[in-house]
Amino acid sequence: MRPPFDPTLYLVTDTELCGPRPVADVVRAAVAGGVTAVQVRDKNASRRDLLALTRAVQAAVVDAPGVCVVVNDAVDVALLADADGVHVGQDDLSVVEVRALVGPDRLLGLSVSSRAELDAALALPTGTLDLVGLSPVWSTPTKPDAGPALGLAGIRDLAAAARAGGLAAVAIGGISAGRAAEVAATGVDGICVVSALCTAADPTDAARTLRQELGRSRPAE
Ligand code: TZP
Ligand code: MG
Repeated sequence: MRPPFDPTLYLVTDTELCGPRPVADVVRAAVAGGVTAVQVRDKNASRRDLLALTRAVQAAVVDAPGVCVVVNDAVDVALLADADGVHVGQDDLSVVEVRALVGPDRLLGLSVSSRAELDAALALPTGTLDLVGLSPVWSTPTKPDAGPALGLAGIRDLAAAARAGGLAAVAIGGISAGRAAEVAATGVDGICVVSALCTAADPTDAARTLRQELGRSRPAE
């Protein structure tokens, strides 16, 4: 059984963007403001450092039992840390292989940037994937190579198809507090943010504001 997963406000960490602050401190503060899930992402860290970072993040959310911790890319780190899940991209190990490695009790997410990638995800055996991350909504300096922007209409179409196929869908890329409500209104299950929280002077306040904005949105009929 997978752990219960609430992707409403999904923080993806960026060690550099957290500046001098320990990532785990930023996570703790953001969770206090209403972050519901955390993905540990650090493309520059060694496996050893990523494992330490994951454990620090897990310790930071220990008093928020509903908050899942997911590791980006590194299946070995996710297993060693006993993380709640793994998130991989199109160029990582195939999700069928990742599912075989992590077993049935962990969450598995996949980044999707086009209808063709989503169709391939929907064609996977049932139970392989839990979630797709639709990206980028808008172009973003946080990930300059993220590919063409899908825009709100693109996210709406992909989210509807993902959900019809039994997958949760989150959107990522360029989402700020001022744009959170319109993204949520596309019908996604949640939004992912990096810079909106990692660069915030007060991540608790920033997370609270994002949650308020999400509360304002109503998915379109
Ligand atoms: N994947 C697609 S866009 C992106 C990732 C990790 C970065 C999103 O960062 P930000 O700062 O929320 O735009
Ligand atoms: Mg990857």
